[in-house]
Amino acid sequence: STGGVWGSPAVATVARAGTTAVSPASVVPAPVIATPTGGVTYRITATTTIYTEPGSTAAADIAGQLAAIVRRSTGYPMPVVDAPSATPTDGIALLLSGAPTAVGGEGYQLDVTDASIAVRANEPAGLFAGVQTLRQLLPAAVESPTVQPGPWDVAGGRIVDYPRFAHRGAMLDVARHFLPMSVVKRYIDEIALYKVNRLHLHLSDDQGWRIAVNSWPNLAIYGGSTEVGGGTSGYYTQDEYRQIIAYAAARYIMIIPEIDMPGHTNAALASYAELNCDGVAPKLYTGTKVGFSSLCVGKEITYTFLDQVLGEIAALTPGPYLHIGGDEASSTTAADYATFMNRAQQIVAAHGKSVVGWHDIVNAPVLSSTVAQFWGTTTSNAAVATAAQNGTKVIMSPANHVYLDMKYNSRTRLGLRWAGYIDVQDAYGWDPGAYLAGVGATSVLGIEAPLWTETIETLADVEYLAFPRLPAIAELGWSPMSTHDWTSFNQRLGAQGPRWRAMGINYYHSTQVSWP
Ligand code: TNX
Repeated sequence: STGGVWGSPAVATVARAGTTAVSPASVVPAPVIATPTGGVTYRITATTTIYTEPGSTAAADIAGQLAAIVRRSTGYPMPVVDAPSATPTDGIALLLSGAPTAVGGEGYQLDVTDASIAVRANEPAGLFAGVQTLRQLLPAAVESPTVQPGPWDVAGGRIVDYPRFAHRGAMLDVARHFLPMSVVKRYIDEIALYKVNRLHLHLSDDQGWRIAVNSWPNLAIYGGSTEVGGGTSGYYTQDEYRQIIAYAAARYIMIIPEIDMPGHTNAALASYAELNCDGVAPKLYTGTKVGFSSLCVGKEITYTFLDQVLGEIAALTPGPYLHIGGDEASSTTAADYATFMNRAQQIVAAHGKSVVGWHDIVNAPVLSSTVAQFWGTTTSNAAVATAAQNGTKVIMSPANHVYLDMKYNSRTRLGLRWAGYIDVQDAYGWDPGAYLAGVGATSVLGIEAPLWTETIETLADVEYLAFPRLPAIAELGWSPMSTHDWTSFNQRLGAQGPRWRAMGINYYHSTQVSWP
């Protein structure tokens, strides 16, 4: 099926589990512009070379990641070498020249002729995004861990593509159930394919503290020793946290660490008696209630604790954000909450970072740099709208559309249902830039899909709730609303199924999706 239907909903052919050429209309998120060249196909063969921008270690690294995927499934050598010219006449070229300025830092232009494939970007992040598109233009079997027969054809044409929003996030709650590094890395691989560029790690909660802090060692050693349901658990050493950051950075994903406060702090309060107003440490907690714990707002040691803990995490984190939670602080008075959040924001600023907080934070005075993450279930919230009108940027995580821990329906074994059931159409069918009253697209930094883990324990659990909804939400973050169309999306999403099977992803077979 050469010269396929680029971006058209009229998809005649989609990839079966095998190796037939993929229709380019199967790309998720939908590209901004996709123009086919009828009758033209590029074929990857045993002699295909990947050429990269001369002297760019970033381009060489991205090419290395592409080569590793293609080598496994094709068995071809796929050498990576510096490009001899900026106008490739053969092979696959990853170039940091010749891209339209309009695609910005994260966009790219991808050209497929019968002789060559060229991905052009202004920045390495754009090259990486273009490579994710190229992976999806190849037959699904390219994602297979073992050698497959081929052929390895890509239909001809041009894609010009760039993101709608800066923040395209996913969140993992590693506090309720600890998730080992291997699971976090695998999830990073999976979300990167859909051009998600931020991973928010919920590193502390009532049930566990998941990052080593040298100045307060019991947080991890004692506070990280258990989880929901009891049993042994764990935490990341600072070196492991650095490894997660490096792994994410190689996939152009920024890590946003969250230390939730002043509520959701039982694990910390249990680890250090002096953090409690009454000086008595509570027991470790392994249940799933929320809203019962609070740091002691009136004690000065609380702010020493914040300064030292947030200082260490700021020093470990290259990204500009520290998330300080602020949700469900129902054991803290409104006045105490405002006092606390005011000082917490100053402390974060003193460590050179900007605050992200759950949208409850707008009930306190906010710094102009503070970002509010909306997690409500209604389309109007007066306090968030007022903050937005005063310049606060908002990350959209409406719980009834993007909470990946909500069940698909009443028969879903995993997950919760407090925000309702969320099948694929609920995840896809809204506009982040025109959803919350008084919070227009210019106030929206982006979108994020949280996965809370009260009921989640394994990679298979994570994958089952994230797929296929995470790609739907990723498309809302990347693609212009002009591409928004359920019929088209349904076809493109369904075409991911064979890809997920090749990758071994444990996805939910939603009856709303037209799987091939
Ligand atoms: C609400 S959303 C919470 C979390 C829970 C989640 C479960 C938010 C900011 N807080 O503490 O894990 O619901 O869906």
